[in-house]
Amino acid sequence: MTNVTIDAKPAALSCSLQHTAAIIIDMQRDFVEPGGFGETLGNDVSLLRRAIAPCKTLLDGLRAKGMLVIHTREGHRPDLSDAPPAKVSRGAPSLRIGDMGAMGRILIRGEPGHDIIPELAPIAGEPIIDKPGKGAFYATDLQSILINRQIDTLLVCGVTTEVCVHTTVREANDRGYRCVVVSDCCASYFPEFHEVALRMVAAQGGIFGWVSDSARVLEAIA
Ligand code: C5J
Repeated sequence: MTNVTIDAKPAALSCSLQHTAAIIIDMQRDFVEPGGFGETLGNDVSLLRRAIAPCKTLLDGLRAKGMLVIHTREGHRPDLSDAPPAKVSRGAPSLRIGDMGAMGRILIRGEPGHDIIPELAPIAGEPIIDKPGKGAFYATDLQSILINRQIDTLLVCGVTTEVCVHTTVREANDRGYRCVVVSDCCASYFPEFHEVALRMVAAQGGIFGWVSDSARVLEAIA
């Protein structure tokens, strides 16, 4: 058992590398690249790119240590049978979920836009969780995978900080997992939401978890 201590807010966190996994939330072309779901909602998708390089560096470090890395993708079945009408009809996007866009049908499994961006492509053996919701536990087998791999601590990265990252952290926290949000490996279309979302996690003694950054995590596991 290799125990390490991660410098984090609101306090340092000790964890075992064997029981810690990274979860990379929704680093998909649909969110990060032009012509996808994120852009149909009126967002400047370039704002998410700042998380890519830190995520890649962190992944390289975790993989070198043999740590578990899990990826998630938000999306729906081609027949939309798992897409709540309240989600599909919400707002006034330029294209709705299921419509044909520049990277195939918006937020639909199997379409090019649903893929994880090439820079952060999963490698052999890394589980990919396809999720219909914002949280990675809802309607997925994530918890079974974590139980079977005896994971108790999650290093949470991805986009967007205040939506799918936050929802997943809240879900994980309620299930007893210790979550470290890796701040520079997350991003939002709204930088101010990113900052506040991180503060919300670590406030009140760490009400949902801990906040650290990729340099501190890599230093801890080195
Ligand atoms: C959103 C996500 N923002 N991955 N999804 O709809 O955060």
